[in-house]
Amino acid sequence: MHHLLRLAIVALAAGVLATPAFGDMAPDNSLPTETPAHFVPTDTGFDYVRRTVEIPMRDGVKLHTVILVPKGSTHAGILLTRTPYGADGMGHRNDSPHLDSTLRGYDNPADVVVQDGYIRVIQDIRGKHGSEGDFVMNRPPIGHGNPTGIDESSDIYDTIDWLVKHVPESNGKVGIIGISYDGFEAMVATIRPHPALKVAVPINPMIDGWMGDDWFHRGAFRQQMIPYIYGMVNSRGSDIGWSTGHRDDYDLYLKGGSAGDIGRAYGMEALGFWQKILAHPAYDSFWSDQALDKVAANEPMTVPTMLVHSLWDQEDNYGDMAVYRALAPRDPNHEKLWLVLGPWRHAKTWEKGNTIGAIDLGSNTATTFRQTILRPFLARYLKDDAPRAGIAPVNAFVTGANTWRQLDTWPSACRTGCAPTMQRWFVGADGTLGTTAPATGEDAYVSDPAKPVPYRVRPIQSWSHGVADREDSWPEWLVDDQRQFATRTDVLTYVSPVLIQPMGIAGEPLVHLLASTSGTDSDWVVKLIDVYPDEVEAEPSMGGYQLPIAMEIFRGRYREGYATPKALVPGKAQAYRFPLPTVNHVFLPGHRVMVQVQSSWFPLYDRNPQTFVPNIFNAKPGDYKKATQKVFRGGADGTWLELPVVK
Ligand code: PG9
Repeated sequence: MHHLLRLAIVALAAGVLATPAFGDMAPDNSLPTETPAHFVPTDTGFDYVRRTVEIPMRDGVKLHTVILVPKGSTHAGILLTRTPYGADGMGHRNDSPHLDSTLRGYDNPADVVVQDGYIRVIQDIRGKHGSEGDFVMNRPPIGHGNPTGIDESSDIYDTIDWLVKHVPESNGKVGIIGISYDGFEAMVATIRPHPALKVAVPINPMIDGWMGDDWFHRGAFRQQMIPYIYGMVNSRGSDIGWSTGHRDDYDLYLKGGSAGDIGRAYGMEALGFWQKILAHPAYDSFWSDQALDKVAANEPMTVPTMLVHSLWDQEDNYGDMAVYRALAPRDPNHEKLWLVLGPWRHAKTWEKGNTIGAIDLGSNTATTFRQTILRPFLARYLKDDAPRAGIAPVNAFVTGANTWRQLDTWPSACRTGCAPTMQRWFVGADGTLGTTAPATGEDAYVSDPAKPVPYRVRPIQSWSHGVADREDSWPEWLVDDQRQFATRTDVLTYVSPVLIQPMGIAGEPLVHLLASTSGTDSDWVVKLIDVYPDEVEAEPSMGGYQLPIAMEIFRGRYREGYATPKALVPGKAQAYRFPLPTVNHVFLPGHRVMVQVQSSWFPLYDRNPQTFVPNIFNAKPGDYKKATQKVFRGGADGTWLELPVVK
């Protein structure tokens, strides 16, 4: 073959090779990519359109926002949630073209959104995940420890202003809904609200982090929140997990020393919010100034608001009831404030709600809430021409009786005129409990910080919203059977005779504890418990179950004031008065009323060294000392629980 022809053939072959089709060799001898430069998915079969926008705030910071619009929407209401937990994750499931399936999961009332054709908007709050700006935990409202012109309220105002101008399918009406931190956002939205904000539904909202929500309860630090703070604050995407090599948090925190020691061991000192926790162990203005019940009490009530409380809320069982107490007296005609009490743990409202732990609730309580309370309530304010909802001011589930009550006010047991009467239940000799004032006497136990009372049966796992994926049954620990602890020598147990008649309680039980310690500081944990009959024919496994109805801890150093910690006088009997969380319960015939008293609740709460130190976060190993605790019975000033009894 002629030489030139051969060269031509080789050149042609090389040329052909130089423009490879899929699968052929590329010029640099690699295989060509199979991924296009830009792939645009079709929305074949989709019943909604997903948009993501970066909404500019008044200071220029852009907030990442997911907008899910049902196809064919016109004049649709907008239902907004703002979250630190990742909007993309809450509003985007790759496995379904249907909005209902896409929304099922964290913090979405999927059925209600789809049934009533709402435009679902989910936004990353400032400083988290896809949003720009700086993250500040529960950013305080302007003027309440926040001297800047920016807070969550202003971000919500700017977001709503943008939405009603840039979402053509909207009818200009916006509602905000959310659970916990997202519930905090829903509540803070009602402060200096945008005129297009027509309704707010804070569910299990974080309202006062020190008094009784996520960070402290009456001064005792919830040290199992350390991983949550670690995960939330260490990075914009919360993508650095908490790893300690301990399956049992009881071991981790006992070996770790004080909560401050644990923080130092795991690098928490680099986190700004942790520094604030360490600097503010008492209820100083840092906490009280930003408590949303106090802030809202001084703001006009302009946005119809439905507070949703969970009676077994293991995370935020204080704040929504504090808001209700602050605002209800200003709404005598029930035009701005509604309250729901459900038999739920924290963040249960989007599920069926027919059980909690071992407890059968008799019906799909959460579905009932969404369909008969939440849905008509939202529709009244978000849908054009929707009828007046006729929702009772208070919808309260009665645990024990497993029934809903519609009320005008709270606490009460009927529409009008069934307010509770406070009845004293006295602790007595030999572990008795009753309404007759007992003879004087005392019971003693040794509280040993080296062997604190576990708040659950061990191993006790940590949790932190997915950052630590070992979350087990944490959500339902408030209904754990308490008989595990009743016979410990460092737990005092008092129990009533078997009830012949049902006894209803509605409101906040009040603890009146007369106690002494041989130390100079002490924690007091008081539990109100419903003891099931020894045999429950219909549910054999419930025989003798000790169901917690309300439990709380009180750090003794705050006995004279939450802002002013003071050492206790060793051996001196002193009275402690504090409320237990809200109850709405019936003790059925055959059941008994029980009270347990102890001085640690570990590792959920940090140990009290039982030696007064200026700041327990800095307690040294030598500060932790055994103490002999005494509870005094009888007399004019003994120990009792005041129960809010209703007929
Ligand atoms: N209870 C969680 C939380 C809220 C606010 C601050 C810290 C924690 C939550 O479920 O979001």
